[in-house]
Amino acid sequence: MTHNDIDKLVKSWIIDTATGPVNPRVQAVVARLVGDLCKAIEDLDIQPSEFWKGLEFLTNAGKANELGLLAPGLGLERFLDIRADEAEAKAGLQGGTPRTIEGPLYVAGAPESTGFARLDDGSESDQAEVLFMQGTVYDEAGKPLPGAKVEVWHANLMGNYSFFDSTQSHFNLRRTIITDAEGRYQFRSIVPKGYGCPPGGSTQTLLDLLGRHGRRPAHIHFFVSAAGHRKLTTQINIDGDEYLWDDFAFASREGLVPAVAKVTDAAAIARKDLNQPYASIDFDFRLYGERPAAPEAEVARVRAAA
Ligand code: MBD
Ligand code: FE
Repeated sequence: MTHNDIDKLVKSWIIDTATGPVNPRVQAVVARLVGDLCKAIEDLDIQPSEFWKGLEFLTNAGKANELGLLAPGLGLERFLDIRADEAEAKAGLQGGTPRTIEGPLYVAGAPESTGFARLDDGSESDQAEVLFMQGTVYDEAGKPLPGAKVEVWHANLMGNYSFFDSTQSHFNLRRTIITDAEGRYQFRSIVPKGYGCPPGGSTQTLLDLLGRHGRRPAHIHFFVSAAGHRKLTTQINIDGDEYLWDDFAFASREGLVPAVAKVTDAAAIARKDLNQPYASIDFDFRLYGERPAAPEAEVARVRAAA
């Protein structure tokens, strides 16, 4: 069947059958996607058993709550970022901290404090390297933003996230820090390890068939927001990770790999009440002001809340 014939058929199924009020956006998207799928079935000669296998795969991925993991693994979440970057460039925005994907593991409702927070519950202190990370949230003009909200979340030494990993304490490695009068934030935590897709899960099963790994380099997630400014969704990577530029979710970006300083000076260690060297990362965020010309930066999406 030709693509033209398919378009006519899909129109007869999706468009011409409407007898009630139509949501034109939904209609246009559904007709397009069904048409594109039919064309793929035709062109690739997808067999009925293969078609049902695909639906079964999506059903299982959905039941296991892995569709939010599949999207970054297939590059789709990165694609949304590329388009958001293009839209911002078109609206004349440049020089802000680069965005990168949110991923599926944010949880709303983390404890909030001003200026400083400790993220880790101490349960991995035996094996972990202590991390201090600090910086300033600036506006586009380079003016510090007091009262900005820095939401931060990351994995533990197993590469797992609290809430999704029920063995961790509530909100372990998740906090909301409000910047101080100088626009500064600081937190104490542990240097995280990279994430790996659940072995045997839907996403990893598909990645295996594609000959791909499901690893992410060690990283720390952020939402940074301030009144009158565009919300920033981003991550920083821990430099030196073997997967730094081989992320299964394609989220590593120039500008998001700050230097990790090893602090070994005895006096500095004592000032932090520690008895071992620690890692320190300086990282500033620069937010864009609100722009009517650019698409909304806040992404509506169902998120976990605890
Ligand atoms: C993660 O920790 C993550 O950030 C993404 C994007 C996907 C899977 C796990
Ligand atoms: Fe993550």
